[in-house]
Amino acid sequence: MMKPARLLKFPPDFLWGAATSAYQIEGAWNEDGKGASIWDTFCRQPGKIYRGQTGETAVDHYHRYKEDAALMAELGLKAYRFSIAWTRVQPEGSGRVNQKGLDFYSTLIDELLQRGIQPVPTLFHYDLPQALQDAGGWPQRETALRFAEYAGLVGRALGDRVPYWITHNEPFVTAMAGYFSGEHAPGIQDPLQALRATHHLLLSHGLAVQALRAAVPESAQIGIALNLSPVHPASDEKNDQMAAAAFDAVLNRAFLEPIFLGQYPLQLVAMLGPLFPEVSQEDLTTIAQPLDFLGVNYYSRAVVRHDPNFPLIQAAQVMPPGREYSMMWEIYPEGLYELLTRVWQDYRPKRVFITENGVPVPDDLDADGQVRDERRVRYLRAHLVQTHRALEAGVPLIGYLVWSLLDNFEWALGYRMRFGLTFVDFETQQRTIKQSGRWFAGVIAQNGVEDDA
Ligand code: IFM
Repeated sequence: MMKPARLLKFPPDFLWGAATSAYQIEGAWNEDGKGASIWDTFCRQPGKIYRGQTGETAVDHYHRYKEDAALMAELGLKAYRFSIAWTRVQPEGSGRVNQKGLDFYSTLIDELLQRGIQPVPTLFHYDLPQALQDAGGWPQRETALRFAEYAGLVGRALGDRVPYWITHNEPFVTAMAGYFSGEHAPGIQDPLQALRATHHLLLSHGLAVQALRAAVPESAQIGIALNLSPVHPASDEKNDQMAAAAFDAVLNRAFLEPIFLGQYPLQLVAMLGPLFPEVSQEDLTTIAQPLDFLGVNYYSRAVVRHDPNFPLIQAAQVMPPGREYSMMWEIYPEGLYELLTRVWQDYRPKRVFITENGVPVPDDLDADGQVRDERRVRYLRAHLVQTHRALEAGVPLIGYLVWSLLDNFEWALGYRMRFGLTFVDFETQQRTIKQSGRWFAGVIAQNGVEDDA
């Protein structure tokens, strides 16, 4: 006989929601005074993006935000994470403020609040003003100062209605994909610039926390969203174990340690040698501002082997055989529990917010107009079971946001990767809630997930 599924209940005020980012959904790339960002520039360069696609129209959220807020309400979301396009607010990334840009986000926030949805804005999600990149971008210290100015002005304009703020989304990706591998805008391949960018992103986070604290009510909660993964060696060989430790230092500890311990990992400094930027104690103190929560973006683990050809860290990621994969990564739900408990044990963040979790699936509309994304339901369920385990182990989790509310522009991979709880027909912009969206609405309604293990 089949065991009846157990309902795993979550805390009463748990923030169930979904996440998006400006360039991935808004479109309206040059409307109402918006300036150009590095993504506007990068997408126009041949060969950079799948089939030459761009976010110029994306899923037209800029014009359809009301319809999208209604979708969120239909799903029963308690929180919605979006990002603010710096270039809508400051078209040149400094100085002049574009009131229409601020008005867009202000109206969106009102629309959410009217529907009982908590706005969770992120100040930076990859779309640096092109004018700041022309002046050197994140490798330049000046960019961190400009970011603090922008954070303060956004905080003053919107702070009366925003309960949760996120400074940066995934600074690792901004620095490494933008300045090391060059897969993301601005498409630079230079380890030195990538390391300088890393430090200035962290510094800008600390400065932005200070600027926000000065601008917004004390009740506002401020955090950062980091992409983190447990790192496992590909074998028991000593070399592979050392490679995994090196990879962990770059991916996880390079961000967690300055933010929570006020220092860079010694292993990282030693490994990178003269490439590692000069860092003052004052900068480290600025970076380590007390935070109200740590945002965790989790998709998969990293399995790593020794690779002497990989510069500096001599480690490379591998895809272990015999495992289940999505269109992008290994499916490894247990890694979420491992990560959350590790972060809690090692860094003691006040609270932890799962700010992204999701999976790309090759969804399509069936003849009857439904999208049957059972694989996404399975993925989300398995990760929620692990989230619940972490809660039971004492991790102070406050919420869980699915990436993403809508199918959208997946950076260099264009529109091929669908992550949404809602299907978007990219021709007509018609939205259809997928099976996973309906399922997630049920999870929210019962404030719990069925453990069908
Ligand atoms: O789409 C991205 C998002 O912009 C940042 N986190 C990972 C998502 C999926 O790759």
